[in-house]
Amino acid sequence: MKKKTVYVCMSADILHAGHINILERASKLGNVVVGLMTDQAISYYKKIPFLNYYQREIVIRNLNMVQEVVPQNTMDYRPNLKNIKPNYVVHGDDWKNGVLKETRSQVIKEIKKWSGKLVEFPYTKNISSTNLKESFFNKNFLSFNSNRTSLLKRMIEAKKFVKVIEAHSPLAGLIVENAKVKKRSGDVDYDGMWSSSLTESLLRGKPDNQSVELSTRINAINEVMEITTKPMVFDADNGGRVEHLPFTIKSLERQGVSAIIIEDKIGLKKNSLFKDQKNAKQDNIKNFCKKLEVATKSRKSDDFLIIARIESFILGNGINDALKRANAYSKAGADGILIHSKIDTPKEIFKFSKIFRKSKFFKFLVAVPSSYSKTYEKDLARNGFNVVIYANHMLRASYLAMNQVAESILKNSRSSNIEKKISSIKDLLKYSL
Ligand code: SPV
Ligand code: MG
Repeated sequence: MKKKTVYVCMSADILHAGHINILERASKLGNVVVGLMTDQAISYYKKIPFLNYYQREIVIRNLNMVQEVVPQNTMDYRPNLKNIKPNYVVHGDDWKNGVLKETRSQVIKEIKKWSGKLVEFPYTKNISSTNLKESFFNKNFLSFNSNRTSLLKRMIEAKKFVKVIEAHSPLAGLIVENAKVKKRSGDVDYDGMWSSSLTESLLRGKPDNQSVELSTRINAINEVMEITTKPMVFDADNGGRVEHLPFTIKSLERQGVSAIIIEDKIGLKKNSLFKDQKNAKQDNIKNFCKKLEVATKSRKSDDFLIIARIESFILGNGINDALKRANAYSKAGADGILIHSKIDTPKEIFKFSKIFRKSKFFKFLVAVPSSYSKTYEKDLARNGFNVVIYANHMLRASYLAMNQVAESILKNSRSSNIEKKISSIKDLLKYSL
């Protein structure tokens, strides 16, 4: 008699006794086909896995209880179930409530069509990959892990949209690390941090004109990265002298930084959000492409992303110039393109993305909505952007709050009037545990 087919879906990032238990029980029912969740499917409802799909697949494929491994591309089992028509679907009994409740009902309804059955085994208590991972994160496992560099690239590939926010200090980094909001679609948090040249300069009371030395910037990100786990994107201004670029890239990679963004301006740097850009100049395409080539050749790992930032709109050079540069920079090896703008609507960047999306040189797009802050993330995503960077908001928040406190104490000759508007010491002490 033909052996029955048993479908088991798992992410199997950290394989533990609970998985083995389920697979052993499933294998007693027939041939086990594991639907292994892809990175994309997992990141839809929880953190991107430590190990990528291929690393996880090799482990599962070699278990003797498993006959076959197929990718499961969504949280929804049905596309795979329709293809495989298993006699049984096996799962732990822990999905009757919570995020997977709906998925469970869909499975029951689908397999009924060919008289398939759902078999639920008791969930193995006191062990869960999610809890194991939380404890790794608490111990700053990732802050020492070379996998950290690759996180951003994997997130961009796996998720539709990646959210990055500026972190100018270790404390700001911790806030970014822990910020989480419950929404109807599930919990949301930030995917990564931005080391901004503007906020790193302002923090030191200096203009954003590359007067903060690279070694100071690197030390600053080191302190942030030591106590956080999210990927870091580095704002390198125009990358400095091309002869120095390989050393910059080496330092960043050694720190576990995930990406460098290099802008196509030359001369004494001025922040792009200034209205007056009279003396600012854009590099010529050939020179800048050379810089990108040097950058891509200097990196040790392809997981370290080189992102080219186009300043054509900032300098009034128009869309044709921006598109010409995007194609050339992409051809020269840039992994992604940041198209910058300082007008208060996303009009020009959307016009750009509409055309660039059709180019054979298309690379992922980054937006920095400082001036067009009314734009929702869903609209950026819909218009072909994959990464958003909130470039200066954490510093702006603390600057405002510190000014209010400083003035209130002077005005009232005591601190109690402002106490309600500042964090309690108890609240802050949670970080010194
Ligand atoms: C930064 O944050 O330093 C940036 C973005 O480069 S902008 O300030 O808009 O130029
Ligand atoms: Mg900058």
